[in-house]
Amino acid sequence: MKKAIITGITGQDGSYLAEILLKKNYEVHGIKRRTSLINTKRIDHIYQEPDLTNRNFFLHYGELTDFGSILSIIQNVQPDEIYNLGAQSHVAVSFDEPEYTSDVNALGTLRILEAIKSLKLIDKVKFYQASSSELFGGSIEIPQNENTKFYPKSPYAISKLFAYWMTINYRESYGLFASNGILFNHESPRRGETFVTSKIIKGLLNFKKNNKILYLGNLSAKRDWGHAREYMNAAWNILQHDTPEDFCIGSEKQYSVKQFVELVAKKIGININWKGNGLEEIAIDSHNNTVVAVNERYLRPSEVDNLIADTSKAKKLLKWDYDFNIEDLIEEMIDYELQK
Ligand code: NAP
Ligand code: F7E
Repeated sequence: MKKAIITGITGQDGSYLAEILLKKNYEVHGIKRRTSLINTKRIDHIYQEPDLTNRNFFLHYGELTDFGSILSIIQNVQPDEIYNLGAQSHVAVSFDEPEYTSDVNALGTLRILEAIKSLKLIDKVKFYQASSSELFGGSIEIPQNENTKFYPKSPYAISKLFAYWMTINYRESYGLFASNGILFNHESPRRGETFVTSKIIKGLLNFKKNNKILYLGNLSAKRDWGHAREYMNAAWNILQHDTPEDFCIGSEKQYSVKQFVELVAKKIGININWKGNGLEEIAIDSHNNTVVAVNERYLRPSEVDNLIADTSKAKKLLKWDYDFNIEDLIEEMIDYELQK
């Protein structure tokens, strides 16, 4: 039975990846940081009591900022695969907390790599790094692939750039099987509520119920949005490939934030029309009520305007095939909210 460690097990991606690995008969070890309230909602359905016989799912307290905890978990588990999904993953927050973001995302990755090396597990462990399309940031090349020049535009993206290169450096310097999955935005019913897709869905449902205005930032940013569950299958595939390599994973389709609002509004039966420009832009319904307005506090000091994946390499080498459409993703997210 293969053993895997997942950092960020309590996050959106960690929870999907854990399900996938358990189905593949792995022994799964998740690293979870201490929180004052229990935050295991996304993994409660796969949790196993400590006294269960034949357990194959374990949680360990650990912190990406704490080398000792990372080292001792890796030493005790002796994993075959490590998926580094843990991160301060919010781009806007990274402008408020650049040092902490760098400590977790950049040095956190280095701590895992260094632990693998110090424990002499280079020949045993395969390492997956959760890299991001944010690396492309201000790139003028459209669509973006593995050869596109990076232009990170936030402390988050810069921290992920360090982690990206450190992963490659341990591969080239020490022969570690270490790969980057450069994933474009991926969403699901488990997406954190402050990311724009989840915020729009919750916000428009709230408008429908309570007539409350949804405040957003930049409406014209374009993203390539896919489904997190599908992308975690790709993460597993990346580590099963014959050689350690870096892959772009996305849907190859692009929508603006404004278009996403329109798709969600249509699905939940709000008829909207846009009026005004810039900070004055609003969406109104057929009774002239304001549904969406722009609030400056959600604008970022520096924005990423245009991301869309070219996944030719993954299609060829990993047989990556993504055929989930955005309407189905939105429907799944709305259904989940309504069931709650
Ligand atoms: P997420 O929902 O924000 O989950 C992040 C996870 O990291 C959570 O489990 C969080 O724990 C954990 N974490 C945060 N700080 C930590 C620390 N100091 N020590 C240990 N664990 C820590 O993010 P996600 O959407 O699942 O994304 C997974 C990974 O993929 C992240 O590295 C993200 O940067 C990257 N990524 C995401 C996307 C996307 O569109 N989702 C695209 C490209 C790359 P708590 O639950 O305690 O907060
Ligand atoms: O923003 C705009 C915002 O926060 C998407 C992370 O998973 O994907 C994610 O980063 C766009 C941006 O995701 C609001 O300015 C407008 O242009 O949902 P988001 P992100 O910044 O693209 C990448 C690939 C990652 O790696 C990250 O970990 O939407 N936007 N109005 C807004 N965004 C938010 N959050 N809130 C708004 O009110």
